Amino acid sequence: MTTAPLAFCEAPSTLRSRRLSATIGARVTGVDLSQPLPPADREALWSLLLSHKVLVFPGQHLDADTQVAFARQFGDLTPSHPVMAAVDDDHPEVWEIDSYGAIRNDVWHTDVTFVERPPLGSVLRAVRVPEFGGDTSWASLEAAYDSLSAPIRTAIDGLTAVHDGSRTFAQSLAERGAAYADWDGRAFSAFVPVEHPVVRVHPETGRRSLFVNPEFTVSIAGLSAYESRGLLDALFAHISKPEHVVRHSWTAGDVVVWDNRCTAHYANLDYGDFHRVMQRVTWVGDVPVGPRPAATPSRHPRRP
Ligand SMILES: O=C(O)CCC(=O)C(=O)O
Ligand SMILES: [Fe+2]
Repeated sequence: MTTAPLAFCEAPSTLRSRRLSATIGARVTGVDLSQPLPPADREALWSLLLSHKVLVFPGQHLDADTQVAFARQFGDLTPSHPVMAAVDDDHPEVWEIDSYGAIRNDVWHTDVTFVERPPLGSVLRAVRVPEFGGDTSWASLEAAYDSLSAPIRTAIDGLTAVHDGSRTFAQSLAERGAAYADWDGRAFSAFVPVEHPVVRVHPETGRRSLFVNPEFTVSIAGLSAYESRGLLDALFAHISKPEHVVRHSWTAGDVVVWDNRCTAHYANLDYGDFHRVMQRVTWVGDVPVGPRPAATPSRHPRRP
């Protein structure tokens, strides 16, 4: 008697998604992020992320271990932050954002653009939510670029901007003392301004984004101080137009994943003294690339 080999059939995927706006965001259900993902679901999720930039997964209830395991299925993780310590020794990749701590995220920003290789994307989990408020908003920097007029798009395509994290994190770095965090394979012991293209070409989709943010972008290279300030302020105001933005009102357990190469975000500080705790991991990213070579010689050459 011969025995037929057992065939392993993958159950049909239950993954569902619903767009949240024309420009950014999708809500994803029918998937349990605490379990290893079947390859088809993993590919589907990445493709949804590239299309919608922000994916909201309601009601997941991960812990730090399963958050790390989920994220690792898509790429290598960075340490928690170049400056801010990890949540604990067992989770060097996890940064906890606790409203009772010192850091606020109520300024539009793209994560960690003050380094050569900002994170590719982030996975954020709501651990504790306030009784009201504490929403997070994300802006599509691709929609922001696309909705600029053609002459402005052409004018900024070849520009380069200087990014500096010291305004936000200098005090935290000083308080950390000599116990510097590792980032990109070396100790992060000082803020060195870096330059990135003002318009970033997405390495996977080829689409252009307006890659400046009010938190870390301090000037545009080669412009006078007045020109730089005026142009940056106009671009910053443009990024957060409501048409470019999706907003999420958190319930504990929710997970949101974003593509940090083409979005910026803002955490609403409107919950008084209530306690709000989030945990985040980020994927290792690459060096941002613009549509054409920089028009101005760099005063902040890239470090090797
Ligand atoms: O607390 C939030 O909603 C967002 C915090 C933030 O900026 C981040 O996780 O990168
Ligand atoms: Fe952030």
